[in-house]
Amino acid sequence: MEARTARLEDIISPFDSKIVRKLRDMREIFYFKDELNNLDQNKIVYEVYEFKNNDLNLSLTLLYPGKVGNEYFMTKGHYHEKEVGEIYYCIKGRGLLVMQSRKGEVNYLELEKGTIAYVPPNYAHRVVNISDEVLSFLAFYTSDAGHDYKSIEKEGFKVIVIEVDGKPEVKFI
Ligand code: PAN
Ligand code: ZN
Repeated sequence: MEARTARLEDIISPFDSKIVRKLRDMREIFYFKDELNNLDQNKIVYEVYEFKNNDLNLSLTLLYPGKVGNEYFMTKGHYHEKEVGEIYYCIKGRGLLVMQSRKGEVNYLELEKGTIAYVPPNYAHRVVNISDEVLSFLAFYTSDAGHDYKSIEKEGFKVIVIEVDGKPEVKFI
């Protein structure tokens, strides 16, 4: 087993994998489809850098500011395949961490610089950027957690986070 370090400056260095999600990758995710079609599909919504180790992974997400219609940019959201939770740590920006249990219970927490948040097992989780700067956060999770995007895509999150009169609102749909 290898013991090693990485540093967090603008991004994790070194990182083992990088994911870039553009608007074109999130067509099923955003609520306002017509508005989505009118935007540049190559616009980057977020980037994820992972530092992967034997049993524990760390990721850095840079979630850019933006909106589709009046819905804020957000991550896709997923359940873990295994019954494991996760810790989030917000480095900068302002966001909402939206969680939804398999029974459909919705919960959300505010993220700002320094917030540490726990995501329990069996809760789908997604982060929404409610500011006009980059929201960056770390996630700590077991390497075998697995990401199940399909289930929550099928069920759908019961809420959207939209801007109303310049302020974020969580609306049941
Ligand atoms: C995070 C997320 C990351 C991107 O590392 O994977 O913020 O969000 P999506 O995976 O929903 O696209 C995490 O929760 N890992 O388990
Ligand atoms: Zn996760």
